[in-house]
Amino acid sequence: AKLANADPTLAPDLLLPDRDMAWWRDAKFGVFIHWGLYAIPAKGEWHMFNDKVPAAEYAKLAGQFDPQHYDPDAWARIASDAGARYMVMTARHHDGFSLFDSPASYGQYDSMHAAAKRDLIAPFVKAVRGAGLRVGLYYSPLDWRFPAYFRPRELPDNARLLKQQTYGQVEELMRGYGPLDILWYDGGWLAHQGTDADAAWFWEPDKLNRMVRRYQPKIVINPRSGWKGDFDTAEGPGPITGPIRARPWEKTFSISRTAWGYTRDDNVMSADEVIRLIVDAVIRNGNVLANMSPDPDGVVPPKQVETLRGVGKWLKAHGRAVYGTRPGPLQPVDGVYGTTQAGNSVFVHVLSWQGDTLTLPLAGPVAAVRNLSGNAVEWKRVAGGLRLSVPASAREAPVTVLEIRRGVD
Ligand code: FUL
Repeated sequence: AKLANADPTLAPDLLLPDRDMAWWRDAKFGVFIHWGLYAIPAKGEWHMFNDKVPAAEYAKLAGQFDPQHYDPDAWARIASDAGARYMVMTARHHDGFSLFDSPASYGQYDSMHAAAKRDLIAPFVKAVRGAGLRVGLYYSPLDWRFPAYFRPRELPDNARLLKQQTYGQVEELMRGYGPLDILWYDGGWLAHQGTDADAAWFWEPDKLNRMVRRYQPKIVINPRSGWKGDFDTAEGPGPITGPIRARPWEKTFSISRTAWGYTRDDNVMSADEVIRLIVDAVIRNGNVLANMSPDPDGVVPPKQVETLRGVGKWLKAHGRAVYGTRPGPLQPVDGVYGTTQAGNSVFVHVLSWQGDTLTLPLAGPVAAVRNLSGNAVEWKRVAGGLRLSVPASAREAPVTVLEIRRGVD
C-alpha cells in the first residue's frame, strides 16, 4: 500500500472545520451494526478473546458464514423507520475477519474466502445511500490474531505485519467504498489498556488519518485510532449527566444490553430508554449511535426492531426538537430538563416534573408556548424567568417537549 507520504496540500490540522461537521451535528441519531463470524456462536463479539478460542479454531467459522437473508436494504429501512440519519457497520471487528474484499487481509481472512464468497460491505454502503442516509464504517486496527498487539515492543516483526494490515485495509476501504461519511475506529489503543501515547507511538494515527483524508477529504473520524478525532465518544447505556459539552460527542450503546454482537438471550432496551438517552445527549451537544445485532443469517432480532420502531414513532412526532438543533440556551438540570434550540424556537425537554409548574431562568420576549402535540401551554413572566404550567394530563412519558417561540422586542 502506498501511504507513506501524506498529500502536502492537506491542512496541517486534521480536525474537520465546523462547516463539515454540521451534517453530523444535525443528524443526532444513527444506527450501528455489529455483524461478523461471532454471530454464529452467538456469544457476543468478544467470544474469541473471552473464551480463549485459538485463532485457527475460530477461523473455521468462516466456512459456515453464509448468510441467506442478507438484505442491507431491509436494515436501512429499519434504521430509517427508527428516525436514524446515519448508519455505521463493522467492516472488521477485533477477531480480524473482514466483511469486504480485502487483499490486504492477513491470510485472506475475509468474506470472499468464507462460505459467503462475496463482499458484504459494498451492498451495505449502496443500500444505506439508497435510503438517503449517511454511511459510516467501523474498523478495528486491533486484530486478536496478532500477539504483537499485546506485546508490540517484544515482537517487532509481528507488529509490522499487524500495522501493515491496518494501513492496507483502511486504504482499501477509503479507496474502494466511497464516498464515505464516517470512519469509526475501535481498538486503536494497545493491549486493551494502553495509553494514548502508546497508541500514537504504535499506529502513527496522524499518518494513517492523513491517508484517509486523501481519499475521503470530508469523512468524520472518531477518536479511537489514537488521534483525538472529530468528536468524542461515550460508551454504554449508563445515564448521561452534567453540563453541555463543548466538543461534539456521541453516546454509543447496544440496544441489546447483553452484547454488541448477536446473542440468543438478548436483554433488549425499551424504546423509552433509548429515547431518554437521545434527549439526554442532544441537550448536551451529543449524538446517539444505537447498535442492533443481526443473527448469522442477517436477520435483526424482532425485539430490537420493535424498540427501534418505537424510537422512530417518537422522533416523528418530536423531531423538530432534535434534528438540526443545537443545545441551549439553558444548561441541563440532571433528570429534570434540558434545552435545544433552532431558529426562533427553544425546545424544553422535561424529564420529570417537580410540581405543577416549571420555572425556567429564561429572559427575553416570548411569542407563544406550546407542546409538540400542538396544545397551547400557559406561561407567565415571573421574577427569575418564565413560568410554564402543564397540567398532568398534558405531560408525556418519557419526556414532555415544549416549544417556546421567542418574540421580538
Ligand atoms: C468496544 C468494543 O470492544 C466492543 O466490542 C464494541 O465494538 C464497542 C462499540 O466498542 O470498545
